[in-house]
Amino acid sequence: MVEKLVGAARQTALRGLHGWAEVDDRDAIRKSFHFSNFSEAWGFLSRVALIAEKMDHHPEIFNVYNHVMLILSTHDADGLSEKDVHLAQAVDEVAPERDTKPPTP
Ligand code: H2B
Repeated sequence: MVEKLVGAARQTALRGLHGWAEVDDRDAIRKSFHFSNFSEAWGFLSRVALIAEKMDHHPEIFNVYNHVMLILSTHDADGLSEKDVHLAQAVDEVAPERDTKPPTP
């Protein structure tokens, strides 16, 4: 059984992620990714799918043309777990640089 992420461990884990925000009405995180066109968006999703299968942990995927939104939550924990944090980190490694780095001041 996977444990929900709570307390200080949760705060630390979330602070380590860039661009992932807590979802308002459920225990999950989400992030939007932007691409030049549909082909690039789908290429990204293909990489995400391979990562998800390897990790046996799967995002909720929403796509409209060049925009992708992923929502991460752990069904087995009924909320956010370390598995979501690990998947978020792995996704960011294959995401466009503009979506993975904080804007430079
Ligand atoms: N993905 C997510 N997001 N949460 C889960 O609890 C989960 C999953 N469980 N992918 C996995 C698959 C489980 O159902 C299989 C049987 O390992």
